[in-house]
Amino acid sequence: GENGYDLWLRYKPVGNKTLLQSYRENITTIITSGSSATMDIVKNELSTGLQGLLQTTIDHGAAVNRHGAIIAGTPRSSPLISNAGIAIPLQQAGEEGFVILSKILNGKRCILISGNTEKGVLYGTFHFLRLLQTEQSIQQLNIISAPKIRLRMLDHWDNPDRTVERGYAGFSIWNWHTLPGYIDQRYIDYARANASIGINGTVVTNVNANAVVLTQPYLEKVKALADVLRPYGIKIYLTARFSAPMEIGGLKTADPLDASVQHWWQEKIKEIYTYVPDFGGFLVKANSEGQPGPQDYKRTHADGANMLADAIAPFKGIVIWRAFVYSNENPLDRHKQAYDDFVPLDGTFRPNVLVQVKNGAIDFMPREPFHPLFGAMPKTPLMMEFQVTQEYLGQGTSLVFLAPLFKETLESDTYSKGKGSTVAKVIDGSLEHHPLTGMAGVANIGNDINWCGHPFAQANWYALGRLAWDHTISSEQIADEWLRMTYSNNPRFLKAASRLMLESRDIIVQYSNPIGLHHIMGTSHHYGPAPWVNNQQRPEWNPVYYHKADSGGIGFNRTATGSNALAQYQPAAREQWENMQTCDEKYLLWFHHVPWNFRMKSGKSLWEELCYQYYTGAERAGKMQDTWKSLQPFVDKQRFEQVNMLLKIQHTEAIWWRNACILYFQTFSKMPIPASYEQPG
Ligand code: GCW
Repeated sequence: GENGYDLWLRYKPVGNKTLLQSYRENITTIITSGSSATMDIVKNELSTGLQGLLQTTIDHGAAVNRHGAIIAGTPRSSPLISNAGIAIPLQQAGEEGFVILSKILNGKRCILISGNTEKGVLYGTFHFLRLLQTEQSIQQLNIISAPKIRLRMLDHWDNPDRTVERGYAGFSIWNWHTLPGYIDQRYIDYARANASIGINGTVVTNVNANAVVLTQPYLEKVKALADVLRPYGIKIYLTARFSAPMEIGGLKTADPLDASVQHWWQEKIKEIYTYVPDFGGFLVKANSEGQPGPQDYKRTHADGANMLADAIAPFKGIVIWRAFVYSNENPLDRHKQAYDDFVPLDGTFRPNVLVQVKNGAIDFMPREPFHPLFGAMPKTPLMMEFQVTQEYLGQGTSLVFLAPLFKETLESDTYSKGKGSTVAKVIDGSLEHHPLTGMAGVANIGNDINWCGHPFAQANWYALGRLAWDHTISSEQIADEWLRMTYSNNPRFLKAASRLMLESRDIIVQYSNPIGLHHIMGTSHHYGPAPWVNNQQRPEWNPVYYHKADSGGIGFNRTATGSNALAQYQPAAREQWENMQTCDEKYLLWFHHVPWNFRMKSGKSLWEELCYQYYTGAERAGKMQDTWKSLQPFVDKQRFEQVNMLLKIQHTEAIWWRNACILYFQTFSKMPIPASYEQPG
């Protein structure tokens, strides 16, 4: 049956007969060159992919003697390629990119898949197969593609005991118990899926995990994983708990300026590289949510990051230092702390340090304005941290396609160097000419049979990879590609299913966090609504801290008369939000405390608009079920039923959000729910 394990790499027979015919004419032989683990993967992928798609065995050959040779290799290993006159396109492909070109060689029609490295060839191979999977023409191919971002990563929040923090797809796929002796086929399939979307790095441990992974028995396991990932072009990274020198090294301190601490890290790093010679580096969460860090010793984040960076630099490793910091010593507005802590450090980080910033200043909310750090640290490469796992977005039970959320942040204008200084340009390095660039997604992968729990959650993993490669790809294209490969190329299916995906993020914003509301979810587990909670040990963990509803109105005043978080944005960015009358309504309650009878652009009062949003959102969530039901003829039974059941749960949740929030906020507004809406039942 169809259980989703194959992800978007199903390679089902091409349904369109005319296209199938033309593919078969244009693909008759596979010619690969070079013998390496990566080229073996290329060869196998082409064989299995083409066999599945074209329903015929494609021969492997060495010479071009008929039409339809697919020639894959680097110019170094393949004379056919080095003599094909493609030096200029190859130059544009850079170190990791690829070219796919139609060429006449020996008087025969051929398709060249090439790159300057075998990794590039591998990426090109997956791209070529994707053309067939999505039923594109392969006549006159002239594709040159290079990634816009250098580090394209997944961050696993996987603990050594295999629980996954904010993971909703079972337990961790890393089975530390049976490593290094046992290599689960999943590791290989994981690597393959990532390579197919250009992901080239993975942090296999949680940022909250302890230091055990840095001990020798674990490093042997890490080595085994690294060996699996390497031929797929993926480097392994680990989280480094800042207090590791004390916990596993027996030192009395972890002070980054202490010589014994520095020495401990130097030795530890040397040891790691004996196991994993191409180890990528460390990801660090420090002085955040109770984690240890340099501030425990009155040192700065830069002191901490630079100490590790110096120790790892001889091995060409990098340090990714997270900017997700907030503490209760800063009770006024959590929104401001990362900026306050990090902006003064701009220019003081070593060249092999990236600062990794969440897309928004609070925490992966269904909708957030872009983080004010973007554009505010021109001398430091900032890496994007998106969340692929749906912590605040319905977790494992909701269909929410995240590409529109990612794109919304990437396309936001920071105005840091005038109009057009988008977040995308900050993180792809083009704005400030940083060579080191990165985008990470907190993974939604677990050991569920379909990897991600919700069948549609796979699309978010896919979207992260595609956007890290090229952030200009539209959400529409990503949804379309993914649906074609994962379900069907049928136009009727695609039309409705892509709309379902593209509207889904808007819908969850409407029924959970409309008009800029945020952080009003159930505390600790973050599932479902709980705007009333006010009993957490730390003020900034309480939903009431964020919505601030009272008899006068609702929302967080972040203007100059409030926390003034707005001052952290450039004037031109600030302008779109500063004035309550003109503020983009998506963010109205994010930045303003607004009276209940405030006139919205729709003509409704704020209270009516709030009701309207919650009711419309819940209603639209209900309609998602109808849409899916209409697609039954195009979907296999198992996946149809799964999504069907999940959409039903999602609708129930939407109603739960609506009723809980409206009835709670009504205790402040004291206004009636407009009669045109059904009463909460
Ligand atoms: O999103 C929040 C989560 C925590 C997480 C933290 C972080 C890994 O609720 O579970 O911890 O942020 O990003 O560090």
